[in-house]
Parts: sequence; C-alpha cells; structure tokens
Amino acid sequence: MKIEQITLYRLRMNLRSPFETSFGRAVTRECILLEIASEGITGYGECVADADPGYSYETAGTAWHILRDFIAPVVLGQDLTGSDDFQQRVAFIRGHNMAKAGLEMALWDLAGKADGRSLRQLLGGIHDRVAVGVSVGIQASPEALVETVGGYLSQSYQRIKIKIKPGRDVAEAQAVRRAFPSTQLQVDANSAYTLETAQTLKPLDDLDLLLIEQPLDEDDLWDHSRLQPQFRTPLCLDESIVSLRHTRQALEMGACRIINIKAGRVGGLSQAVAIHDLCQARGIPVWCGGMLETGVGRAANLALASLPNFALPGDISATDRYYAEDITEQRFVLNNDSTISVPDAPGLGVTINRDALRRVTQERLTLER
Ligand code: NPQ
Ligand code: MG
Repeated sequence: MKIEQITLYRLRMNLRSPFETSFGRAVTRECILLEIASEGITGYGECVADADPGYSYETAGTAWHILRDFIAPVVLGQDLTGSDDFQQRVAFIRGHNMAKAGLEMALWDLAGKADGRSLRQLLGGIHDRVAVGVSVGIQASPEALVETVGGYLSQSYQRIKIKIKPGRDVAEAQAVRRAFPSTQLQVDANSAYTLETAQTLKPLDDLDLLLIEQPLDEDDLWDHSRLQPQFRTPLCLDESIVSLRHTRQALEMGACRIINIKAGRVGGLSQAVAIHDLCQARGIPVWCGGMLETGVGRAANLALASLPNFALPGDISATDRYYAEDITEQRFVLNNDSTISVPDAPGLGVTINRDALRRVTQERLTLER
C-alpha cells in the first residue's frame, strides 16, 4: 500500500461523567485520530495517548510530535507491505508505542478494506461477540461506589473493575463485595502503591477478586515478582508490559499471573497478538484493557479481544459508558449477556461521522510527500 497522505486530528471529547483514577480526575479525554489515504482507500487509526502523562509518559502532544516529525516522514510515499514492514521502519524510534500503534491500526484498517476482510479475520479472531466489563472510577464514598456499581450491574455488566488508591481501597472493595457477593470483581491501582504500602492491600485477598491490577510502579517487574507470592489473588500487569520481551520476563520471574493487553501500550495490534500467543503458550489468560477509546479504537479492541486466549472480560465497555457523542456512525451497545458484538465489515468496520469529528477536533494537520 503506497501511503499518499496522512492527516492527524487532535480530538477532545467530553466524558459523560468524571473518571477518577489514582493518577487524576478526568472530565474530558484527548486522543489523536489518524486518517491515511492509499490508492483510493482511507484507513483510520486511534492513538490513545491522553492530554496528561498520568497513565504513561506519552501524551497527545508527544504523539503529535513523534507522528509528524519522525513517523510520517518514513511512511509517506512508501509502499508498505504491512505491520511488520511498518515496525521495521519505525524501530529507530525508542518508545512512543502509542504514537506507533495509532498509525499501525490505520494500516490494518487499510489492509482489511483492500482485501474485503474484517480486522477480526486478519488477526485470527474466532468469536463474533466478546465478554466485557466496566471500569468504575473512584467515587465519593464506599456507599456512592456501591450505588454506581449497582447501576452498571442493572445495565447487565457482569464484571466490575474498581479503581483504588491509598485510603480508597479496602473499605471500598469490601463494601462492593458485601453488596454483590457473587459478581466478578477486580481492582486497578494504576501504580499507586509501593512494596511497603501494598501490604495494606492484604485484606483484598479474602474478597475472591479476579485480580489486582498494576499495584506497583508503571515500569516495574521485579518488585511485582516479590509481591505476587504474598497474595493468593493473581496480580495483573498493565502499564509494566510494553513489549513481548516484558511479557516473557514478567512470566519468567512470576511478576503476575494475568496480563492486560492494550495494542496502544505495546506498540500495535501485531505486538498485541504476539503477546496473546505467548501467554496462550504459557497458560496465562489475558484480557483486553481499555483507554476510553472512540469507536475507532473500540472497534480494534473488539477484533483483538475475539482471539481465543482473551479468557477474561475486557474493559471494552459500551460507547455510552463514556460518550454521549462519538466520532463513528456506529455506537457499540452491551448485549444482555455482558458481551459486545465484534464488527464484521472490512477493516475496523466503522465509518466516521464527519460532523461529530469536526465538533471535537481541536487541531488538524495534513501531511503528504
Ligand atoms: C487502565 N483504563 O486500565 C486505564 C486507565 C485510564 C478503563 O481503567 C483519560 C482518563 C484516559 C482516564 C486512560 C481504564 C485514561 C484514563 C487510561 C484512565 O488503567
Ligand atoms: Mg489498568
């Protein structure tokens, strides 16, 4: 595919309700939409880096710079043969996985549209609907959290993830478990604890949680490997896993027993599939994490999550969990069995609502050879 033109759109979308994590309280989300023109076909990708470096060092700002100044120049005018070719061309760039993944997603969309095949088919997906859950932000009190969780359960979500941070953890999880004794429940600390303060999480081990996500530093494997033996509950790594190499090392040192896969965090869908395959070979279940994606990234997550070893419900919630308005014509809705159906049209299987895109675009840049 000869890449003729790349357009970057920096988007800012209003969240339907504030989303609080251990690294901050968001009321909007930024991201970059990539639009790539090749031989009469247009492909779309989403770079999930947010406005602030709370989850990762990447931001919409760093990704805009890396995409404009380093990635576009080695892609424009080139005849790319696919993701592996792309990854080799950008290997000179250290890090910046979310920037790389945004463009790589658009290449997959192009390839699917050129072949008339869905992304699920291209990636080797086997399910036409995937189990999903919901990620619930930190609330004003344990009672308010129970109320919010009850609301999602009444919408038919069957897996609940609650955000925690020091001082807002054990009491909250105990209150939810007491209110909903048999609901699939997990927690996500987004790196808010140290090996020492993580000792305060020991009571979580008695709540029959599915997992405890990323308790320690966002770039740590070793300390997680010292923490895991102290818990019966599986640790799950998110931020720490930025490559296939990290995955292998984490499994070899016993840093976790479950992996949260996000194509943006690991540099693209091809890396995400490779991590899925390694975990499958090692008997480690994975699930698809979420980055509050628009319908573009949400469609990619659904295709990825349809692969066989995505054994746990993902954070791919319905569109209306986050957004009253989205940039895709398609809105994703929750089926009554807590699944979301996987698009089966060519490529990502979504179309852009140009009016909605215009309303949320803060900045736009078109690049060509
Ligand atoms: C996680 N996602 O699994 C991330 C945290 C996250 C669904 O919990 C803007 C505002 C962007 C909040 C990206 C979920 C964000 C955000 C990621 C939270 O750790
Ligand atoms: Mg997480």
